[in-house]
Amino acid sequence: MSSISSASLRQQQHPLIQKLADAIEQIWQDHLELSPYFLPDDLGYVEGRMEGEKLVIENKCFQTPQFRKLHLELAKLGSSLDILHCVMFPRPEYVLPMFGADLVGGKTGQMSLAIADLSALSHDRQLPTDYQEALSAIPETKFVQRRAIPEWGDIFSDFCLLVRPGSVEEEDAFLQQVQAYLQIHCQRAIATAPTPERRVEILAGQQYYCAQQQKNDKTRRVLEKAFGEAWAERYITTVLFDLPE
Ligand code: BLA
Repeated sequence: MSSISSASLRQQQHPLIQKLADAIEQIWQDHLELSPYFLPDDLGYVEGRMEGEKLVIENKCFQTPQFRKLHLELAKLGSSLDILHCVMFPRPEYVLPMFGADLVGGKTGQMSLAIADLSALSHDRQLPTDYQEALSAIPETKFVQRRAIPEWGDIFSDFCLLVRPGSVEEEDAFLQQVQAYLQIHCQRAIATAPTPERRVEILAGQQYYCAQQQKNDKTRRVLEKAFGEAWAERYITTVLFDLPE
């Protein structure tokens, strides 16, 4: 095992990934009551090889009274791919949307994909009115390249930000907007009362969200090439998009 620490992997990544990773952790610390969340021993820090390059994955997880699992993952494939993946899984007693973000940067130094969303779990995908009002008040940025939502992406809300940032200005605008999403989400989450009577319905919503995300072949392909099919399946279903016991 190499001795790359969390801080040094981050420092080797695209500046937008570094900034968003720092911002996510800061907002979590400022707003939420964090305690540790333990991943299976062998899945916290992982190294594999893909097409002659090293794939390094580092995970940070927490839990809070409102969230079963806060997951921030940084991954780097040699000099070809820089990845940030983040999902906030609410406890099934809380009617809260799922926050998810994925940033993928390529060899050229340009980010090829930046997505962030607060995804409602209800059938109509409509966020609660207070979320809609708060999100609508965020100043909007016109991105030159919006990307198309993939077929499995019916889970994403009207507020989904899915872009290919083309300049430092657009990267900054994306960062600002995601920070605002996170702040709104943490503030609402701590003000939300649990509704254990809705647990079954909430779990079904989370189950559907995870099932759709698991259909993303682009993520699966990277993991399969570096670690094999069985490992990729285990990682996707136990670390990236798992459900409570
Ligand atoms: C796309 N995800 C991608 C791509 C890669 C990964 C290589 C293609 C980039 C591109 O088309 O420009 C890879 N992402 C990974 C890997 C991990 C990862 C290997 O997180 C982890 C080890 N994906 C998420 C979450 C969301 C998400 C939480 O993990 C959204 C909330 C979305 N990723 C997402 C979407 C695409 C993508 C929508 C584009 C898919 C497409 O266009 O087909």
